[in-house]
Amino acid sequence: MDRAGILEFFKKHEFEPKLPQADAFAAQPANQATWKGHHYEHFPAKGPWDRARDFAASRTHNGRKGYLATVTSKGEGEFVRQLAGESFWLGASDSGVEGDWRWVQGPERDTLFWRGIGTQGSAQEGSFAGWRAHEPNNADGVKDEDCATMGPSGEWNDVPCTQFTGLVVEYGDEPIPHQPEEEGVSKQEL
Ligand SMILES: [Ca+2]
Ligand SMILES: [Ca+2]
Repeated sequence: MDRAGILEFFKKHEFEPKLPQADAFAAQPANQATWKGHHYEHFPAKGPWDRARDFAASRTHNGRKGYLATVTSKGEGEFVRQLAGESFWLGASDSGVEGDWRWVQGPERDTLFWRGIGTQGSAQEGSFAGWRAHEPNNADGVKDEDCATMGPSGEWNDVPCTQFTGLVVEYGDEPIPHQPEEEGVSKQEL
């Protein structure tokens, strides 16, 4: 099956629960481009946020490790909006503490960029956030929305992490580690 065929397959079956999700992103990126020294790839194949996160971390480009896109300026947001042309996962979550939005991977890992719900919330010092008005709203408490998307208009929304969405992988100042940490060793040290 060629790339178009694979994408068509996943598009047709995107809500099929038995979809082999780990493979869904394995297709080649539909679009890729470089902006201010960072490289970006858009994958339209859709899956839940944690799968997208793990897929991004498994990617490399020119000796750099991938991560779910971290949009830290208006310019970067406009660039990735145009690259994707549809909704995609951002590398942001508030699953640790409700309302505390952090970047989860890449050079901005663990950075708290936003605190609070909707109009009560605010960007943290020096940080950029592109939420749609009244977002993030955690679905007004109706359900948990702990993962962030950017929509086709460029505005962000918090949605359930189980939602099926495409992704943009970013490669910035994140070199590939020379010796990946061995899980067994670090566990013993604890
Ligand atoms: Ca970024
Ligand atoms: Ca929301």
